[in-house]
Amino acid sequence: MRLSRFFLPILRETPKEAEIASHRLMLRAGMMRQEAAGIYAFLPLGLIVLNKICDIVRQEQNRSGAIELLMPTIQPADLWRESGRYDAYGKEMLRIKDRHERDMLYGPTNEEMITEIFRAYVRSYKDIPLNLYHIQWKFRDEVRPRFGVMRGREFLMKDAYSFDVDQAGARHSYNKMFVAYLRTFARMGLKAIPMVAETGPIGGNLSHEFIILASTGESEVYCHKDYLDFAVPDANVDFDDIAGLQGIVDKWTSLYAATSEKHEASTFEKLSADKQVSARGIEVGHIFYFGTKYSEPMKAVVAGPDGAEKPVHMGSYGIGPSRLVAAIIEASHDEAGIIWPDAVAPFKVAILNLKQGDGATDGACEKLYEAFRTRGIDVLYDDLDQRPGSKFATADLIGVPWQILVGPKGLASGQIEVKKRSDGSREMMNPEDAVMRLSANP
Ligand code: 5CA
Repeated sequence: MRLSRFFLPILRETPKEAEIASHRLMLRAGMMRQEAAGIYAFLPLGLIVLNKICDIVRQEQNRSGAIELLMPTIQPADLWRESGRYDAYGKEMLRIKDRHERDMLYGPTNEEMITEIFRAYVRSYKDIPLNLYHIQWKFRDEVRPRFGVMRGREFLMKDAYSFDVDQAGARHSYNKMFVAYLRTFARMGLKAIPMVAETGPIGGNLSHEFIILASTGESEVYCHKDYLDFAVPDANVDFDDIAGLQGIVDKWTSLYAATSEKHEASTFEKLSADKQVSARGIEVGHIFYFGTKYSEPMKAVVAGPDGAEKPVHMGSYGIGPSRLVAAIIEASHDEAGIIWPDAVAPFKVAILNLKQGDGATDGACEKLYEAFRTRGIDVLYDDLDQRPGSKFATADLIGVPWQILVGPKGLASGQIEVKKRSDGSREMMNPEDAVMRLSANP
């Protein structure tokens, strides 16, 4: 992408309303714009990152055997009357009437709708287990939307729903999502710790929140320090291996980790002092097993081998991709701006033309730009007619992992400078070597 043809509305001033780094940086880097309280437009740079996050989420959901579909944002109220949640959900639900005066709502979550889809088609134990997910916008009329997309009113959610014949089956489905989540967050460069959690309006009694530690997090959390060094299961983990998966989950739940609602001070204080982590955290995912809470009132039943019909056992599993954009920034930034982990970086490389209009410099930049493009590397070429200082500031702010500084001085000896955003280290090399080095995997 040529910066001169991109839409990147950078703000030089720090927006007053932004209280935390990610909110500030997302506004300054031209990633998003507030349209109403807790409602944001994703601008092009923000959307590239959001899509990369969704790609990772999708790959790991698919790897675990979950199947993607897409449900609508608008739902009929009658579905929620069946489960009893229409009244119970309260003011967080945005209620709408259509032109025929029918009660509709903007979905805050999809347990009812997926249960309706399931019961319409699935009748036999032979057709399950099944895990269906979608990535769709949700609306919750939060009392205190704040911190930008961290706690929005409209936000993107990946929500998956599992269906099993019994509790043991449902446990395996839960474990699949548990392991998929460990991998998903690790691939984004995050250390997410599963913590015993409250279930709230979703229901059930088995639940974990996946929390990343950050001083600006909204939750108060307590956990054993060793979790921070636990190794995440690798890509060839066998999701059909019931005992193997249970082993992974057992390991990841063997030490103390709880959100404040589930915190037991007396147990936590028994840990040696140097192992006690009491911190703030950001909830990036939340998984639930709630048995027959929805299948029973909504009559989602399957016939067993003996022909007897029984309500299915369900779980639901959420990840917040729009919140993750902010969470990743909270975990990875400095004074100058964002530092994207490679896996979600909007561009891998930024070429900074330090003397736009100088024939040799322009030529060298164009050549580099072409070389990266033909190798399929996401590259941003800063071809604006601006001073180097301003280009350095933009590149640092938007957090591209590698910057290539191209100017007449270096080029005189055939060299360009490669700067690594994460540690600021710089190295002079010739352009061919830079292309080779930065095109290599990873
Ligand atoms: N139906 C269940 C699981 S699919 C559910 O709704 N769970 S949840 O309420 O915990 O939300 C799932 C995830 O969505 C959360 O872990 C969080 O990452 C994200 N999320 C929830 N509320 C917001 C919000 N107001 N703004 C941004 N992300 C949110």
